[in-house]
Amino acid sequence: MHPLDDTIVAIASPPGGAARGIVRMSGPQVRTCIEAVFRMEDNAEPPHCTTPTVVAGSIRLDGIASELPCDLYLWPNRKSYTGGPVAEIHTLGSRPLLEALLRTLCTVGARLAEPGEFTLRAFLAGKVDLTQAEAVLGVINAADPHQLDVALAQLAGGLARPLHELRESLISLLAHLEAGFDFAEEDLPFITTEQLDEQLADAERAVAKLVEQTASRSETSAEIRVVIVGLPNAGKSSLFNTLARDADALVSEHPGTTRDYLTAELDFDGVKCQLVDTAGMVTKNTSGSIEEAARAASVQQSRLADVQIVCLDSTDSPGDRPADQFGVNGGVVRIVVLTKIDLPNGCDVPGAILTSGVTGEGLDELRGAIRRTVLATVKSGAEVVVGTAARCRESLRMADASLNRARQIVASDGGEELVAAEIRVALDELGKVVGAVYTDDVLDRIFSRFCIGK
Ligand SMILES: Nc1nc2c(ncn2[C@@H]2O[C@H](COP(=O)(O)OP(=O)(O)OP(=O)(O)O)[C@@H](O)[C@H]2O)c(=O)[nH]1
Ligand SMILES: [Mg+2]
Repeated sequence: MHPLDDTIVAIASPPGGAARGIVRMSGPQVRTCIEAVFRMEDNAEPPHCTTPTVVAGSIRLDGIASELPCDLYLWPNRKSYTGGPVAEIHTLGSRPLLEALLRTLCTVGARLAEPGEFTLRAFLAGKVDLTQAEAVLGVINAADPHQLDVALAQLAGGLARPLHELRESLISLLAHLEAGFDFAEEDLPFITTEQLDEQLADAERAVAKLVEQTASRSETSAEIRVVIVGLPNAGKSSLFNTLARDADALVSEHPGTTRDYLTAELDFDGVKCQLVDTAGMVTKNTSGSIEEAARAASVQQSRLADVQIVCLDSTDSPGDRPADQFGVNGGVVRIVVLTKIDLPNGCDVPGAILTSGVTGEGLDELRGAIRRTVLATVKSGAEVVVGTAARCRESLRMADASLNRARQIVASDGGEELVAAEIRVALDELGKVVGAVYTDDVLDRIFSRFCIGK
């Protein structure tokens, strides 16, 4: 665990040349450090302010002859990001200059910050809870506008607020139960069985809602899987290679070329997804053969798909293009593509995107359709950032199980002490989610994923 009583400093602006660069510091020595490098325009000392202040001035750095103009932002007390004194020096965005400033500040009492240490301090000072700290990470790493919306909503308390309310109501319920234990011989219940059951049921519903909010598609990634399916030789691998640009799936005129599945990461202007090429789905009975294994793998991939690109060969006769046979997946969204339209072909398929790998026709339309579909699919996914979702799932499940057991105990008149014990377990688990209950290794795991300066 990092100490809290020293002063940390880091470059807070991203690497690379920019008009403005920011060095941020936090800790008790902020003022001393600032006084060592900063002068106001009239050569006066930095102001002794009691509220957040911004002043113009200049900095003098070791080994650099001229003074550099800068703005100093000062948060002198608890009303800051970290909950302690914070200063930011906004100056020219030159990396060597910012590094010189960092070195100078380290010689006058600051030390280099670890990744995420500013946000860790904010958490330890009670400024943000763990879900909000992770939302900061979500905002930094957001890959598209929807992920940004989700992270900002979480940062604003979208998860913290309902969790806080739920914990408050369980704490007050526990207090009522415990008050009843102290006055057990008076035979006057502080809370009736009906009220107890009702409040536990309310809590259960609140946990179910939180579980729904954190339901994300996978433990490690909320990435959308776009799977290309179709009959052998339909042009799937050709499409895969074109969409993934530098992919090199085997393409040949022999049906059954692709035997396993291949994946590639796609990024359409910040909208990311995973593209999967599968083996052609043979319809005849191929039991025990390699075709059967390939077919099984394709069926499995198409079931895992969030979006299917159903690839139909425009030179096949209409009866050979069964668009509905490629795996059953209730929630899947389909984009139907008719390939090889540069060749003389039969009839059209209503709603299909017409493409040719030879002339390039229809490929931009297809990219646009994938992008829109992925964006729409992401929207129905998790409502919290992926890191939080993965971390919270187990705790919410345990809290739910405890509340459920508590209700069963109430129903079977099993004793209020046991109900109270289950509520305590639920409270502990919910406490882990917000960080009211935490261990150092949990904090290390969360904050080490941050960048330095945040
Ligand atoms: N003229 C033309 N030929 C194409 C087009 N797309 C694919 N082909 C040809 O069709 C044949 C099959 O293409 P693939 O991309 O290997 O088809 P596939 O669906 O991956 O085939 P399997 O992996 O065997 O299921 C190859 O000879 C390609 O060159 C196209 O748009 N126009
Ligand atoms: Mg193929």
